[in-house]
Amino acid sequence: MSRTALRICPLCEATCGLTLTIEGTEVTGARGDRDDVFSKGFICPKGASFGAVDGDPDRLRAPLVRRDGELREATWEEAFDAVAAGIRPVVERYGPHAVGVVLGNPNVHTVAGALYPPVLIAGLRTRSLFTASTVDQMPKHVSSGLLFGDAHAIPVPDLDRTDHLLLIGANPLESNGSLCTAPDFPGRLKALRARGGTLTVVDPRRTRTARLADRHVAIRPGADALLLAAMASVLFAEDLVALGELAPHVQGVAELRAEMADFTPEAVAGACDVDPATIRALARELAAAPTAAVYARIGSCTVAHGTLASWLVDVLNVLTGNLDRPGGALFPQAATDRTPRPAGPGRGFALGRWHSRVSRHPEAKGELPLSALAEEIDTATDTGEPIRALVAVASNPVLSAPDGDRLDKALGSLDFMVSVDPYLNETSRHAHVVLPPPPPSQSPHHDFAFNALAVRNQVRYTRPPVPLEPGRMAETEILARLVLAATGMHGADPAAVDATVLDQTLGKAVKEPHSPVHGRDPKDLAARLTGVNGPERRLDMMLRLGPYGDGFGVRPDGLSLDRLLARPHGIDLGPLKPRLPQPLKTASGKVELLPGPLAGDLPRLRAALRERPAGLVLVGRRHLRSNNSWMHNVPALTGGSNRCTLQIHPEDAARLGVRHGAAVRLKGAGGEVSAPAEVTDGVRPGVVSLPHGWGHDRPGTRLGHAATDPGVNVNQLLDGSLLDPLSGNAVLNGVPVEVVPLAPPITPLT
Ligand SMILES: Nc1nc2c(c(=O)[nH]1)N[C@H]1C(S)=C(S)[C@@H](COP(=O)(O)OP(=O)(O)OC[C@H]3O[C@@H](n4cnc5c(=O)[nH]c(N)nc54)[C@H](O)[C@@H]3O)O[C@H]1N2
Ligand SMILES: Nc1nc2c(c(=O)[nH]1)N[C@H]1C(S)=C(S)[C@@H](COP(=O)(O)OP(=O)(O)OC[C@H]3O[C@@H](n4cnc5c(=O)[nH]c(N)nc54)[C@H](O)[C@@H]3O)O[C@H]1N2
Ligand code: SF4
Ligand SMILES: [Mo]
Repeated sequence: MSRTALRICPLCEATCGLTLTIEGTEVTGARGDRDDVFSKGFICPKGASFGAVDGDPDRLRAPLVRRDGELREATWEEAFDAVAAGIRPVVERYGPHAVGVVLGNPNVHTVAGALYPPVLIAGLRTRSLFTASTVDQMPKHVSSGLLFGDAHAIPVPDLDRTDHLLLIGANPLESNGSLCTAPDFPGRLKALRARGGTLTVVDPRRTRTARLADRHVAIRPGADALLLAAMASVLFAEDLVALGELAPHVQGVAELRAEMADFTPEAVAGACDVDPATIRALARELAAAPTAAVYARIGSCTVAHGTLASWLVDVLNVLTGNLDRPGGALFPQAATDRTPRPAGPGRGFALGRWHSRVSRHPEAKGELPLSALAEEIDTATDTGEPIRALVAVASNPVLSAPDGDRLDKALGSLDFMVSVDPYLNETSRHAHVVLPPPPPSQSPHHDFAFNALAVRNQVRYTRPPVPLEPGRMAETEILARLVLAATGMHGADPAAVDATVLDQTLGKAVKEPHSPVHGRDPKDLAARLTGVNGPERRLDMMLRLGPYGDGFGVRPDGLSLDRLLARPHGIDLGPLKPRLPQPLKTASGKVELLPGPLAGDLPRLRAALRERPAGLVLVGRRHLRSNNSWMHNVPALTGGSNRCTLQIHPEDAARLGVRHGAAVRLKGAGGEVSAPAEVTDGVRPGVVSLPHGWGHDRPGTRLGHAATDPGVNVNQLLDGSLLDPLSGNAVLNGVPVEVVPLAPPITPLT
């Protein structure tokens, strides 16, 4: 007998509601939930393969503990004993910073990843924190921190209402969107065109998204900040700046005007390889559109001027009056956001409160650059202790961060490493203990991170569609026990972790004058929480304290976990609304248009006006059926066009003697890799493209299918030295490489 159950898809940022078909404990089918308030039935090939991802036979079923050099199955008790015995002596002997924490992308797709890592980091008091953010969107956090005073205040393009979208360095037709949660992003772009709106795409590749656009600008990689600065200079020069209702909330316009003056279209044209007339047209179209939004993603972040580009995106939204207005770029308001405080000056955003030990990189948002993880382990200095123990949660930096070979060696040298990971892969193979979470069908879901980035305010929660199999432990409990084992409380009841968080949060809330629970008794509030376990009670607390919450009875129609459970397809909370000045936490209480650290980085951008790459530069790409480094083990999601090939323009191929399908060698600062060439005019001349997340040929992994077509690790071409200085973000795009044909062909393309 089969049954159906609802489950929000955790496989990308679109957060589609799925209806799963379940036989026994096995997911045998997945379709889009037509009644989902947000995704309305949309599903992509990855979501449709939910069952195959979930049921991958290579997923680990029991913890692994290293004994006599080998990872062997063990009990949970043995595993956590080993974690406590591995981490505590390092903390006691070398101090908290000798324990590193590395958090990978899936943490933003799990309930456990949202609720426990902050407790772990606070409990360990380590400054050695590394996450996928510094190979991704850290520039956006830093620009938001400086502009708005809050690194998490990220404006989202109002996709469904805008008249004009300028989309830069993003390919939502493959990625399904990022820092802009929108189920059926492709459909929403088509709807924009259908209602007479316009779409401009800036991308060195003619992507599927670019093919949908009214205008495609094939910019030279790494040059977005220059292009955007030139657009700002045109707005000023042609008197097109119109802040409208934003004006009272913005400071620094005149100072910005002066700084932008020399970034004329003529000055940037050579570096961008975009002609001045096109740049003027881009600026004029943006200014002329009744409403418009500038939106940029990973192609504009993972570059040398990532923070400047991220900042200029919002500068253009401000200068054209599009920030915080319907049809422009707005700040979402999620149901689990903290109780909005009254508008007014805040503490602002500080960068560089401490520095990495070896290369003295400034922290950003409490994190050090993932690019520096290897050297923080393998390099001694007299300024502090190297990292000797590492906690990795949902992270595969051997493939996703620069110079995987060096990191691979460094991880092998650690005194102790624990990985919370469902797979024995390129990174977890170095662990002394691997703690495998259950598959998604056995885990609850709520989008703590992505609801705050969604194009519509809404809230959904799904309980695990399949009960935990015997011998499994929920990832929430795994992480709670990990917190205890790592912080000297090994063996305590994991519920104590949630209880402590509830106590602290409620204790703080009752003291806040703007809180709906001001002056109440935190113990009484805690007693009112519902939910079958600690994580559910924490969700209930956040919902009830949040902007739509029932305030523990103060607003009887407000949200609570019970209310949400009664609406399994979710609750729509309406379109995005203007919110300024409330989200601003800058010292001035205004949008600070030209913050000091950004002004201080402009000389570097000016120097880039004269830079021209001598040879080829590398960019990445994503495939619809991929997900970073961990979905190549699912047969249904591999093969066809989802392959690790080097895309190269026909002119470059002809010049270098590269034939379609023949192997080529790529050389970069960090090493060499070989891949079959795919000659295509889908990349612009001077640019080659290789996807990331491949290179599944290391020994000691258990990824049977991925190993049959391993691909190569593009990040081996990087040596980790190229960073955006303000954010510490790795430069992954626009990197110089050399391409050499290899004879004879290895893997002919079919
Ligand atoms: N060259 C290049 N490199 C890139 C990028 C690029 O565009 N180009 N993109 C970068 C970006 S944007 C990102 S976000 C990073 C991603 O890089 P990572 O943060 O390393 O993430 P993944 O590669 O997705 O690996 C996720 C790990 O989590 C495990 N995992 C999967 N599901 C779960 C779960 O439910 N719980 C737990 N605990 N673990 C789970 C997987 O087995 C895998 O080991 O890569 C970056 N690297
Ligand atoms: N199918 C699939 N979906 C995913 C993922 C996945 O691996 N596969 N990963 C998820 C993650 S972690 C993230 S962060 C998001 C990322 O989501 P997106 O940002 O949409 O990522 P990409 O599809 O890599 O698109 C980036 C585009 O930037 C272009 N580009 C490269 N360099 C430059 C440049 O200098 N300037 C400009 N203007 N463009 C440039 C590339 O050609 C590419 O088309 O996707 C998420 N969704
Ligand atoms: S678009 Fe993303 S969230 Fe939606 S079904 Fe596909 S992978 Fe899942
Ligand atoms: Mo990402």
